[in-house]
Amino acid sequence: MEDQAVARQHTMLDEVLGGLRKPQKRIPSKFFYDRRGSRLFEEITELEEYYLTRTEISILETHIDEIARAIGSRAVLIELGSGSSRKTRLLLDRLPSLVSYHPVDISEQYLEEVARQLSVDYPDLSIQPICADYTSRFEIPDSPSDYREQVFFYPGSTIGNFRPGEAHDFLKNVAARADQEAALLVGVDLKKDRTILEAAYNDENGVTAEFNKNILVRLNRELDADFDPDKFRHNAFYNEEKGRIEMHLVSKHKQEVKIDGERILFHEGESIHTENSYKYSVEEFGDLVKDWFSVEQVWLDENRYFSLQYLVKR
Ligand code: AVI
Repeated sequence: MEDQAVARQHTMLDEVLGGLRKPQKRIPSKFFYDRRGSRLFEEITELEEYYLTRTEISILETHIDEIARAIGSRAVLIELGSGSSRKTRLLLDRLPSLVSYHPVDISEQYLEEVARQLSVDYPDLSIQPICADYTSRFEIPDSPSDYREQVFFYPGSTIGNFRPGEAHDFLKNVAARADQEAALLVGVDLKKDRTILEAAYNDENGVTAEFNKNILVRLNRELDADFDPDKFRHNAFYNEEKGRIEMHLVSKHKQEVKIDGERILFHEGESIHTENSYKYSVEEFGDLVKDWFSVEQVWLDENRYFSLQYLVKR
């Protein structure tokens, strides 16, 4: 294994063991996204119960003219955690004067594949992928001198997977990395009836449960752990006080698991907290961003389930 891969594995082991030694055991949700986890997440986005993706796409489609106007001409578009860049295509179709598009993603192979396909479909656009963890530092290549503004694109309500304090720091970093004049187009899932929220994370076909348990399969493979995923059950619920969906894996029995030689004990009913997905009101989100950005425009769907917001750097 290359040095870098070994170093990454060590950090993952440290982070996972650190989390599992806590009184409320936890595993960082970023570890969901191995190859199978990413595929399962794509499947989630197609589920009837998971309204987020299709609602965000419908907002983009309905308001594309206004969104394109807000972005304006000769922008540099930088997508944070670009994945398949599926939603971006809607923007690219409407932004013929875009100076360049920079998808930022940690998965190098996928990033290259997507960028290759995009350059076939948008032959006149300069596409410069950036392979990086967008939550840490990354460099944006110099743009030609004739660009007007940087626009960051962060769809999917992925910002909801940060705790509010972390989201605040993340926004601070984006603002610090951005030019003096820059904007952020961000997708934010909104507070709503608990039944709708809980159904979105407890689909009937059990895809979200598989996605949740897949994190254990990954630890078995990559960290020499011996979890039996069948001995855990998926639990997702809305914590109204904290304004977030919490996902947990609950131990069905008293059991012991080994990770890299270390024993971790579970009582019956004890859980590992695997993810938070914060839901905001439009006002709460405005409050969260206000140190770094001002909210210029907010687009909603007719049910007011989801929002796409255009923030301008202060
Ligand atoms: C990626 N992120 C916005 C998803 C969410 O809704 O928080 C991840 C997810 N977890 C369970 N289902 C989807």
